[in-house]
Amino acid sequence: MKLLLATRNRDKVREIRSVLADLNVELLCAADMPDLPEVEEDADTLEGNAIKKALTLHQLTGLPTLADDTGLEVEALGGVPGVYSSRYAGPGATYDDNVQKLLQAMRDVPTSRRQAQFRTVVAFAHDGNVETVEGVCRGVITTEPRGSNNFGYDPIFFVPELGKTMAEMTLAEKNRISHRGKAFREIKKNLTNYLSRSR
Ligand code: ITT
Repeated sequence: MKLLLATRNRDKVREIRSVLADLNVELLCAADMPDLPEVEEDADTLEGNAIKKALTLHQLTGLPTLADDTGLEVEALGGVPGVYSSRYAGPGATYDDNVQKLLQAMRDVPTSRRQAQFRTVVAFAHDGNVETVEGVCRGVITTEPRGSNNFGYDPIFFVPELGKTMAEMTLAEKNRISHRGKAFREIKKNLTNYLSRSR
């Protein structure tokens, strides 16, 4: 059985592969398939983008397809950067550009008001239909980056439960508590059902 991951972000792929490792399927990923078109993320919600990425590549390839759309929602900024997390500092922004822009936007926000959450929506498209689940991880935006593991906004996302930023966690630690880990463990139930019907 083959499953397609509709993402070009290899950092996300590493985490997803680890959660789905025991599924006994061949996981293909859009990052390794240069002939597939880039799907424009022009919806104004994470749900909309996840569904669009999964359905578009499912329709093009005929493969059961999973997509992940993730945003960092900062309370003091009214949920920003949210659905615009990858291009917060402008088109082509690097992870570090986005981190610096967020720290700057938060420079006058006191510790008591620095709550944020990562939210991942996973869409699973198969047989012309699509199913979605979501995972949330709550934390606090730090005043400076800490740690060099993982990716994106992880160096400034502190998780009180573990007393570390996500960039100070191993991949396994992050997956245990993260938005993506939770969402993919949830969608695994749908995948298991689908696989048992299709084998
Ligand atoms: P695809 O659409 O190809 O999957 P993307 O990088 O555009 O890749 P998203 O829109 O889901 O993926 O993610 C938006 C940005 O949010 C991403 O580029 C990172 O900067 C950040 N991000 C996503 N997941 C994260 C995580 O687990 N930890 C830290 N930052 C994350």
